[in-house]
Amino acid sequence: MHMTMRWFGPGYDPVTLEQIRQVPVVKGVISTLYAKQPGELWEKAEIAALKQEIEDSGLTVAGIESVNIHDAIKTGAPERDNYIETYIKTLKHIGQADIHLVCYNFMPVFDWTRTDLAKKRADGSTTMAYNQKIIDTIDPNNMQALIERQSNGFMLAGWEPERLARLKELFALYDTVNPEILFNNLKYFLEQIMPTCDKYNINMAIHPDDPAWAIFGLSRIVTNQEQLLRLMSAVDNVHNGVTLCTGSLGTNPNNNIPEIIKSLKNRIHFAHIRNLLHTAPGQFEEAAHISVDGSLDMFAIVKALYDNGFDGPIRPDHGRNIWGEKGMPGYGLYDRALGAMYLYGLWEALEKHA
Ligand code: CS2
Ligand code: MN
Repeated sequence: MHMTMRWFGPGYDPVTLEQIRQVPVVKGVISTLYAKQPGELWEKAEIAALKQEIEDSGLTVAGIESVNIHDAIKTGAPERDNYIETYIKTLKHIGQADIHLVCYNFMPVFDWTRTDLAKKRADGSTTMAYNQKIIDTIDPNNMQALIERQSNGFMLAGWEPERLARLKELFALYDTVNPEILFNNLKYFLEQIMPTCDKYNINMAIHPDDPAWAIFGLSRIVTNQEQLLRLMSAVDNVHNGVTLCTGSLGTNPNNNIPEIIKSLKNRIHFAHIRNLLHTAPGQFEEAAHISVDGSLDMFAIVKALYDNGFDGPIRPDHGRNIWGEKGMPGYGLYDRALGAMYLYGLWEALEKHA
């Protein structure tokens, strides 16, 4: 295991590499070319520049999150092969830069979804929260306004204004894409990219859908153990793997995360670890990482990864905004640094106790 933090890159992330460098045990960052639109080629020089900046600060690039997937690939449109070809070129450039982990998701239209980005908690911190009742009554076209209003002025990953301006068009594209079609499109994509992943030893790590159920009538196919295992065996190559995101899978209290970890064996390439507090059916808020603050047993989760022999990067996923920080929702410095310390502490105890 190596501890990392997410860094959105120069000009986008208010947290600096110098700050991240001072979080004990964090030696690497997970980063991206944040301005890239899905379907755009990542040039070698752009990847090299990002890598250089990170390495100049004394950190390493532990992986890319995300190289986003164009809708033509997700919907299986006739032009998908061109976009897959571009994706393959991007992977090649990433591999040639000696980067071997790529996180991505296959969610239609919306990436992660929350109804409140700054819910005040009893201790005065703010956190992101979700209430299915709001989603059931809101027009999806109003989601953009809801997110923008609460984003502290930052562009949030997955909620790029360019995409959200085209919501009607996007919904129409997915109109006939039922879960089976979506699954087959994912399988097709993975089959095409696997030879390149084999050649450059790139671990693809799919991020689960968040929340872990269908919203706005859109198909979702990465929400539980059964779906994850089905995907692993459909393209049975170790480079087809998973980002184990506890905060996404954990939205559904029926998901037994330690059990999921155990069943995925060596196919977990990346772990996002955060805690959640279930407040009512279909409602939750993001808690501090520590077990007592939420509904997930963080020790059991970290132990399951440890017992699996997990040796990839972990990052504390979303954190609260605390100590007056006006951070990007979910990605402030302080609470994620506390999370990294706590998670590392659990790991150290497991190692020394073994
Ligand atoms: C998110 C996502 O929970 C998370 O990790 O903030 O935006 C995530 O990065 C993407 O879904 C991965 O492709
Ligand atoms: Mn995550």
